[in-house]
Amino acid sequence: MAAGELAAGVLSPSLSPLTAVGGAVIDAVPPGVKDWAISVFGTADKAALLVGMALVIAALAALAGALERRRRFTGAAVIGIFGLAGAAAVLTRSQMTPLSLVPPLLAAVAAVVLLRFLLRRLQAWDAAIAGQAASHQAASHQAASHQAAADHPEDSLPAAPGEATPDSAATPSRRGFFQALGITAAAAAAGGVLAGIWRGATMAVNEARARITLPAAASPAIPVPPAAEAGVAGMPPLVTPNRDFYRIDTALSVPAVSPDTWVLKVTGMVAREVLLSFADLMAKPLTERHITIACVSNGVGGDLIGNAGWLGWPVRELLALAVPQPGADMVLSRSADGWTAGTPLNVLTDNRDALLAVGMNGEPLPLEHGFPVRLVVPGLYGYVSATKWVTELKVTRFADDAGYWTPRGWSARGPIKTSSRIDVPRSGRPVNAGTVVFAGVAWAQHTGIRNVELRINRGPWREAELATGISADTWYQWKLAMDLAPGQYEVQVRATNLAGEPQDETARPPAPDGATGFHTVRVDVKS
Ligand SMILES: Nc1nc2c(c(=O)[nH]1)N[C@H]1C(S)=C(S)[C@@H](COP(=O)(O)O)O[C@H]1N2
Ligand SMILES: [Mo]
Repeated sequence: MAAGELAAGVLSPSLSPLTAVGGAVIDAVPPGVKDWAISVFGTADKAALLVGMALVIAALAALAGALERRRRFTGAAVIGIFGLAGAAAVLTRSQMTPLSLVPPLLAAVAAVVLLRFLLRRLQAWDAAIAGQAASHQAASHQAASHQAAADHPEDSLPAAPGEATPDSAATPSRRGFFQALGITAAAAAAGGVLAGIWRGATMAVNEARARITLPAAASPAIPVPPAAEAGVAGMPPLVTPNRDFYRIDTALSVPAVSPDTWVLKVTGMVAREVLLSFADLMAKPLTERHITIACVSNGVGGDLIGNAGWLGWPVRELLALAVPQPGADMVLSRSADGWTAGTPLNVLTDNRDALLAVGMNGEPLPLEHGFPVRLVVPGLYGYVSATKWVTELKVTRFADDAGYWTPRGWSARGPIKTSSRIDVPRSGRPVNAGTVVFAGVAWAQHTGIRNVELRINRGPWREAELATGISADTWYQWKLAMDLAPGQYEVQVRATNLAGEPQDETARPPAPDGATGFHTVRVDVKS
């Protein structure tokens, strides 16, 4: 269980097998039982549930041990069934990713390995006792014939069979078993304590997050025009729900940063250093804007892009308080876990809505998306701008400093490239002949999209219907209905931005500064 909880601590608190099984139990018991539990245990009901679960787990572990001792793999089977139940509970309670299965499976594998390990020690002890019993029997026959002649009978008197004496053969194997047991218990306790500390910190931050009420925006979001939705089934929503928003970062475990102790320092080449608390930030006149952020690692046609309504204080206003000195051209933002991004100073001080964000789609930032405060900058890939769990802005120069990814083979500057994607129909899925509706998104943050075109089998480009954008800082939806006879088609999309620049058609991988090329889907039109 400690292995499973530790894995969940590292990956995501929502994957904790204990929490998931406990939650499934709460959901499954009839309301009457729930009421009874609350009336008996009151606010200690969750502790009571955990104690109950610990007892059930202990009983199952004992059962597995007893079964395995009689017959190999029967105990492992009990653990396997329990592990599958845990995996099922985790899957029903969190978004399914391959990682979701790691904590319950790790717990089950650790349990089987330990069961076999401890049982081997126990069997060594059993064997030693059996061997000793056999030799004692032989010894007592001999002893009987010599006993009368002995001066000190106790010295030569053997112990009764099965009764261990300090120098008997059973002692090392008994000691071996208890040592193995002790090591296992100590490792489990240490793992459990560590997982508990981890979980406690995350839970405390989650509770602090739940208590936050976001202020109304002084500059509210531009209402989403109804015509911004292309209205095609199968399209991803125009505004990405938080739980579906892509997550990219180097944090092995999600940093638990308390808003009560959070401070942002503005340092470096500034006339005066500024310290900002979370309360200070929440008291500022906040701006809410829809902004589409994208990852530089997003391949052509990929989904490492999302659009949210962000609530925050414009970074330029904070920088204006600090007064950057002449010669500075970069802001190195640093997160609570030490990650950094280097953003051009002019991008943070021009009139765009670069935000020190506290809200995402009307909620405080989810922990995974940078709670309590992150940067969101229209027009730049995340690796050079979107620092989550941000704690420092250092005003500096590109000549003196570099963000985390720059020495690792990525460009120092990362403006988002004009791109487009076909979402409907899905590549490789057959469609019926007749009118086929194509639809997707196109983006050129902070410049905007002028038009989107499609071509079939490398024929002439045909203009798609471009939906109204929310703003130049968001993606745009587009659609195009075409009459297609049965057959195989290769369909490509290209966008042109509002500066009149078409997207780059050369196929290039994401490194060092973003993929290019046309998203291409193969459509199988059936008669
Ligand atoms: N602290 C921190 N912030 C970070 C990163 C990171 O690794 N650590 N990754 C960046 C990258 S590469 C991207 S694309 C965006 C993704 O933001 P999201 O996970 O909220 O979608 O966060 C950025 N902010
Ligand atoms: Mo990224």
